[in-house]
Amino acid sequence: MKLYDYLPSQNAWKVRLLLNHLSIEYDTVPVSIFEGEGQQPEFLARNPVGAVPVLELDDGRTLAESNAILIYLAEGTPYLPEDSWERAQVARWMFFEEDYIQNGIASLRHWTMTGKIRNRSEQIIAQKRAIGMKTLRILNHWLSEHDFLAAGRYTIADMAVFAYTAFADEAGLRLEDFPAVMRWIERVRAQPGFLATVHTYSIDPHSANELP
Ligand SMILES: N[C@@H](CCC(=O)N[C@@H](CS)C(=O)NCC(=O)O)C(=O)O
Repeated sequence: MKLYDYLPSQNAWKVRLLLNHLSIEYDTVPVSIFEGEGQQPEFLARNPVGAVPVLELDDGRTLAESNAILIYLAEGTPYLPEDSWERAQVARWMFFEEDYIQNGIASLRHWTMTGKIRNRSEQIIAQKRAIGMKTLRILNHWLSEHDFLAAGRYTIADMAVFAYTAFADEAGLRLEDFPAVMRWIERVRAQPGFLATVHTYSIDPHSANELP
């Protein structure tokens, strides 16, 4: 299979993480999103949103949305429970990730690390910080009573939520104020097959561009 990827994307890293856990071989197709490659017709045919990650199967079918890709790849593995209640709990945290984390910590980190925050209004920055803090408070409360997010074990819910939460400091949010989250981060990092390599936006000379 092929993964359409942009290395500093933590949404794409989630997929790389699971592929690593599962020891699945794949080819990487880099997409230079800040140069507009995501908006080219060939890529839009694979994902009309123009965003990575996109998984392409050997038969040519393509799947967009990081959390959908995790669900597809995790089917039949220990990372996605069979029990319907436990699966729903996994889904619950993955929807939470999509709604709160991608809109809060992830946006704020992107703007902070690429300097775009200078072009954002105080109002929108305050709004993103508030979403980020609310997210960390919710996670800290849950993780002070649970070792993992769902099903009592490490699942794709933890992978999805970890991807940006573990880097909240880079969004200007102090992780040390959330000790249960910090302990969970260490538990996730200790999982066999954890992918420690992440890439900062600074490896891409075009990352200061606004997305097209
Ligand atoms: N909800 C999507 C978000 C994907 C996303 O925003 N990807 C970013 C990189 S992290 C991207 O490719 N952006 C390019 C664009 O939106 O034009 C997912 O979970 O996969």
